[in-house]
Amino acid sequence: MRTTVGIIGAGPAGLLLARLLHGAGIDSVVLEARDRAYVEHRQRAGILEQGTVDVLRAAGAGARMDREGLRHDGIELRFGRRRHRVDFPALTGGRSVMVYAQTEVCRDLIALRFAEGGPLLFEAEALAVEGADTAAPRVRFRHQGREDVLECDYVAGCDGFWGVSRAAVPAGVSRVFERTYPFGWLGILADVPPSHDELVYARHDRGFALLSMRSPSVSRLYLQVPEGTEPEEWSDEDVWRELERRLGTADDWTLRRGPVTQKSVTPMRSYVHEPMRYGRLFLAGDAAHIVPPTGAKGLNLAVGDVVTLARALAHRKETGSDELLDAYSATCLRRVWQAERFSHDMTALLHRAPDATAFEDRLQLARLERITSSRAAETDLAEAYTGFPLG
Ligand code: RFL
Ligand code: PHB
Repeated sequence: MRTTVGIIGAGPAGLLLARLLHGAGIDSVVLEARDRAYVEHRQRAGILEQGTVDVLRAAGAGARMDREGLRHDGIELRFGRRRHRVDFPALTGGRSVMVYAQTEVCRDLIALRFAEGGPLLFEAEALAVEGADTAAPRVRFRHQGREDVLECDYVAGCDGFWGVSRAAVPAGVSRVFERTYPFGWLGILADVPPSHDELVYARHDRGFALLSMRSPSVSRLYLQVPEGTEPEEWSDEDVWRELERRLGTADDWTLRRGPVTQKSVTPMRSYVHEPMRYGRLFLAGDAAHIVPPTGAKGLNLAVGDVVTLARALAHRKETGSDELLDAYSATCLRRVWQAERFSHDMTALLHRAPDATAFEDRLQLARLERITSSRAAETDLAEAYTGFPLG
């Protein structure tokens, strides 16, 4: 099998890259290890930055998002049983975000890929990227019980944090920057209308809580839990009671309960692999970097990477110049590090470390007081949350 760009992974990064390349007249083959149902049902991100929304629309993938997505003009911060709304458009000159689940973005992009007739192979697991530093890189993969080789001009490693592409970068070239956190998020999906019309981020002495949503009738809620917690350790009743405690306010706000349809635990990590390119292999999305979910940045970073890569490949096709491909890693990393900083700061602002001292608790509250009383501090949060410019 032969193609111009071999794309490993059909998450948001790989699927959107395939769509953008199709628009630029560049052919690609997408290899995805899992089956279609798995990819379309994996519960993940929920918040799209303004820039991501614009990119999906321009790629012709925005029709259902515009019908079903929920535009949000702010978030609420809760601490000390008080509530404070951060008004995005007022602070950022009109920017907002969209609540539209990653599963829906993937479903839309998969449907488009099949409609355009482009190759997308499910249950096709890449085993290794070979010859990344040559003019003829190859992806070895297994599909329907047989091993095969995809020969390409370029390889896009869009295979997430646990993929194989990153391993093709020699140890002497790679530099890894990493932090793990001593807690994770227990997330539930519940068939009940959200108890607030915007997302609520709560800091509490017992730990962080987040109220989010998937639609006007489905709530998505998270609790900070100790690292290594198993979902089975928490009954539904325990989860609701703890959410009530951490999200509780001094006024008459109440949390609506409903049937829990899904429960899982996500570990938290910050990770950056530099450089994001080795020869003709380009890493994009979670394959190159991970952020803790507190800033809602992971999916949006993946979108930024593939927009930059698609533009560079189109430039190469039109002009023969490698200039933008050579700049790919540095261009992406500027935005990646801003998102790393913001996601780390939001995590530190709102979570309670198991060994937190009374002094650190007071500092956290002082930071929150600062954000809720200084327009400059609040604007900094609003600008970062609604998104840094692409490329
Ligand atoms: P993905 O989505 O992990 O996709 C990688 C794909 O590659 C496949 N794969 C392989 N295919 C072939 N051969 C191999 N050897 C392969 N190895 C792996 C995998 O099966 C998969 O289909 O990476 P991508 O495309 O880079 O997208 C990144 C995003 O998924 C991720 O950053 C976000 O989900 C992070 N995230 C959030 N991001 C946001 O922007 N806003 C949010 O609100 C948000 N909330 C979240 C999140 C992530 C969470 N979890 C579960 C980590 C909330 C949570 C709880
Ligand atoms: C979600 O809805 O899954 C979600 C929203 C905001 C975050 C993280 C996850 O910061």
